[in-house]
Amino acid sequence: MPYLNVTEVESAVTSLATAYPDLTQLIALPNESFEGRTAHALQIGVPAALPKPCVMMIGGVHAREWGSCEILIHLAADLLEAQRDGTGLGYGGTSFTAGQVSDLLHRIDLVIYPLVNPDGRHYSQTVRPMWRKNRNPSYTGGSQNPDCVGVDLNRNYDFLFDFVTAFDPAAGPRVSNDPCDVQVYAGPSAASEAETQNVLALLDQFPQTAWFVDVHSYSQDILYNWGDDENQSDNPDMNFRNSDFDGKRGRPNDLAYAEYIPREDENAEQELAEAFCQGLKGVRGLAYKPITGFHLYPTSGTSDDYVYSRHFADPDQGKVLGFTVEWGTEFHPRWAEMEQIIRDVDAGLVQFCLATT
Ligand code: 0X9
Ligand code: ZN
Repeated sequence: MPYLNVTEVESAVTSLATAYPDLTQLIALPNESFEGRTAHALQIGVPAALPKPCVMMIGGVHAREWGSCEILIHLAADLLEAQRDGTGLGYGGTSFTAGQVSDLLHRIDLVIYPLVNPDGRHYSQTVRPMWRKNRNPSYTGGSQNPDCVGVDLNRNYDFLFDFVTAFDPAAGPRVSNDPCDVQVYAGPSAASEAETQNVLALLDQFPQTAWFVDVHSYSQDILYNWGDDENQSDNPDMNFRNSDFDGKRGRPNDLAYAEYIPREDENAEQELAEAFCQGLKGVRGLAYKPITGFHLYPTSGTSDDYVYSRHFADPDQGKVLGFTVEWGTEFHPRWAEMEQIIRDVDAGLVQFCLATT
């Protein structure tokens, strides 16, 4: 089986809902993409009287990172089949017992949204394989340059969106306010894009979400908060909301700024990231690394930092620990290798879920 096209991703999601009506809910996302595509997410879990904590996982945000959709669809299919049949799960050298699967699906719900950017995936699979952004042409200013279409959805969230003000000019965060930047154009305003709004709608629909994983490629790691600067747990006033630190964020190895994270949150994130890496390593020995987003490169407007920041910006919102998985060493591995990567990452994600106790 080669990579799924956008129609096949959508029908995989709806087919799982039809095949497992007692263990799933199909969720229609409210906004159409620019090209008129609609999408669904899938809630997976054994129904309970009270709302359960949720792990939300999204994928297909960056158009060219094709395998992310398959990783999430296989994860859903594997868990549902194991729960229905009362079997365990085996991924190479990592295995989970039937009891672990059943306990997991009784304790938490998984909310899986495998294709956030369907227009981008379609364009990447039919026209320009290395395309990353969505396909919204609203900000080209009449330019015919094809690079000027689209927004990087993983810079479009409301976290330090005004990066020109927030960051030290010398920090060089990986983000742009130029619509013709083919990689990291953040959009005209936070959450300007229908696809971003769909993720926000899903978060609103599942306020009991406590963990969030955005599946990307590639660099063989799992990133945890924060992505704008180094972490510190000593000075709560030094934080993304405090304008006293505008113009100072984003430089490594300096005392001017580091982003506040409560020590217990950082410990929890490290433990979960390590659980992911351990489950993954058991499959065939690959050593993915847990690092903060900042240690990949400084960013604004990403999903992982946005979901975690919401609780600090508005304490009525539950706390969501944010992660980004970066699978693989290339965007389009041949399918036989992608099948191995799916096993690697799905074992990591199940181990991650088990560690959310
Ligand atoms: O740059 C991104 O959006 C992600 N990497 S990718 O190669 N898939 O484009 C990483 C985002 C990581 N998160 C933070 N730095 N906060
Ligand atoms: Zn990506």
